Amino acid sequence: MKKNFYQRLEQLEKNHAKLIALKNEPLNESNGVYNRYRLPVLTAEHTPLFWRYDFNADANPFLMERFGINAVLNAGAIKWNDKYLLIARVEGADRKSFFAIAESDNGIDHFEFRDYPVVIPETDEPDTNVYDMRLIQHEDGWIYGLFCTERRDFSAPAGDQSAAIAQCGIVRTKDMIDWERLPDLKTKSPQQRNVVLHPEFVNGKYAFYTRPQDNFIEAGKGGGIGLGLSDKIVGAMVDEEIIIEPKVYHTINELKNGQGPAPLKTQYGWLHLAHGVRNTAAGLRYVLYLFMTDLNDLSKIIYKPAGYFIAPEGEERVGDVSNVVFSNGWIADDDGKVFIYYASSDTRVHVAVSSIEQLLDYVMNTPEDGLRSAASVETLMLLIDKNKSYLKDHNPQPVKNVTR
Ligand code: M1P
Repeated sequence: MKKNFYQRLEQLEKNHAKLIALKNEPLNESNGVYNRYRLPVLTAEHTPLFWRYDFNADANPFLMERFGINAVLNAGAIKWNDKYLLIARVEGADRKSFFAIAESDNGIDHFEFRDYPVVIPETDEPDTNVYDMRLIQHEDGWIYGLFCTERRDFSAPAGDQSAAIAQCGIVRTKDMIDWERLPDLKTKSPQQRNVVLHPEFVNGKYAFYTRPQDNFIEAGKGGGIGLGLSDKIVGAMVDEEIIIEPKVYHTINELKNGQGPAPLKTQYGWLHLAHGVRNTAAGLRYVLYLFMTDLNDLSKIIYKPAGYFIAPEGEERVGDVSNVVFSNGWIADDDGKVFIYYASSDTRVHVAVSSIEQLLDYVMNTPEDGLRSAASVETLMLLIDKNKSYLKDHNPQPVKNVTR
């Protein structure tokens, strides 16, 4: 029995080491905006074996998993001491999520989890579940982690064991090791998810992107990406939330949306990555999209390309919650490269690599959504006409005539 135990353990260790050592490569096909990479950067199998197995052959003679990991998803991201750090949502087989940091030297492969998960202190009201942390390097000198804290809704009837209340939990750190828990954000909305701190002060105040919602699942009449200010961060309170990016009928975000990671500052405006959700006969479909806000007025959207930026493709479409891509982490390097970390179908984390130059080009030059089929056709006609006349002047090949 013991021989078998050690043989299996050796095999498990070999497989795990092989997985971490895999080299990731960009896919050949790019849409010009970003490059997807072939392999997910984090999966449940990337978690250390000593999280999952009891290595003591006497205590665990069958070499069973004693702590199952179901998925690794929605990861916050930061460049820290020259390493690419992901603070992933790790979901146990027991459905509870927790945070764990994985590090890589290049941002695209060899991500390795630290030995221990992140210990998040609780408030007087313990969290039932925590997830989706956004990391924000704020100009006040702290690194903040804003996450969703979920607790049972005690006002729900006993027969309803899925009713929950979601709010924004806040922690901060200076070393990415020890975390101080601050009181949860208070707003006037019944529930909050996808709350993100803006990295700079706005008129001396802390600015929060919010996603007010009426109940646990539905954004309801609140909905949209909100913006609100708080005088302080310890005991943060947003009195007024204005919706800067509402949900809109017959678009990729007609049902709900939410800010992704903190926006990136560029010379033309703040670049935002967000997710949009729509309903289909097959259930909800989550995609990612970009928009840009004014440098001096965060409530003003100055560019918003039509449609999605990243939608689930291939194996990304299948998982625990299929047809979902979700992002709460990206890293902009000093050389302009941008690493976009996104999870697919609430199961695994991928990377797509772009650059500030490409993202600006995409955001500033992709036509907006005209909100009607006829407007889409008009946009398409304009592009076709422009291409025809360009080709006529620049291409020696005759351009085929097109009749309308
Ligand atoms: O299952 C898809 C996503 O659903 C939620 O996002 P939202 O609040 O916008 O609906 C979150 O639970 C998120 O973690 C999850 O990936």
